[in-house]
Amino acid sequence: YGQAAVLGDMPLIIGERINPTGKKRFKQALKEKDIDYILKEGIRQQEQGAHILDVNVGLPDIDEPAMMEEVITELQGITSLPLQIDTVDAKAMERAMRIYNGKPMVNSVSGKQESMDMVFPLVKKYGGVVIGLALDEGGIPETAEGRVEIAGKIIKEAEKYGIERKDIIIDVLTMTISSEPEGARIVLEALEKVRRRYGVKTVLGVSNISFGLPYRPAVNSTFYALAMQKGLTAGIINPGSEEMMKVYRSYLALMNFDKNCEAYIRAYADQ
Ligand code: THG
Repeated sequence: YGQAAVLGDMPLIIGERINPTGKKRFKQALKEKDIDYILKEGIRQQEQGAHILDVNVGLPDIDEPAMMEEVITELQGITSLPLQIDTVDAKAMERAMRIYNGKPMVNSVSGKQESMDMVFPLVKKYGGVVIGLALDEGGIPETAEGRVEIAGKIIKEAEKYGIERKDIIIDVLTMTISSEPEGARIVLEALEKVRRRYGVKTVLGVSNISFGLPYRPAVNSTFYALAMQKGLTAGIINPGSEEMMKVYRSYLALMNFDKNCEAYIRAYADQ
């Protein structure tokens, strides 16, 4: 997909698997400093079709700045995929950005003043790209409009530091539908509005939509299709999920991002 990916309008895949949340085996690997296990997870996602890897190594009782630095360094030694530094720890964020080879992508800043005061100077100093979460001191707004306004506040504050819009990716926050019945509708409406009003890139943690439900890939992949149609720039997904990749490949073919359906045919010719 090289050409469309460079032009920037084809939705991209951010691999979610380097993340200990809810994964016993991954937590164990972090505690034992089993870097090989983490690197394999990175390679596997690259082979499965990820364009970017999210890297989250946050666990209580581990030295997160040291672990983040080591994992980023080692990953950059074996893959040329861009890495997304996923942490709320200021020290881990700065160390990862300092040693990152290339333009670091930071996940994330929020609309809380304290967060913006911490993250924006780092993004300026290291010349990075930053994900802005649509939440602030008042929490996550229940309305789409509320989230869009926080996105605007983040963009405006970034401008004070000379951080350009092209280097900001807005996340209007996927909430699980099992606890937020209007969650999917609201996030899709907010996504569309952010694209229209500010013209910035967007990202969503797609798999969040289905926490607590059976057969999660069914809901995840349907939501993924809807989000791409609303202008999602990049989805944080599990590229090892056949359901997700089916939807992704079909979407690219349908929207003519995949010329002559070549990639689609390569993947499914013998189905
Ligand atoms: N926004 C931003 N960053 C984020 C999130 C977000 N980072 C963390 C998280 N949310 C996104 N990452 C995950 C990782 C795993 C899962 C959900 C979100 C998850 N995975 C299932 C599992 O491992 O069992 C598998 C899902 C599947 O197979 O489809 O639940 O919102 N900026």
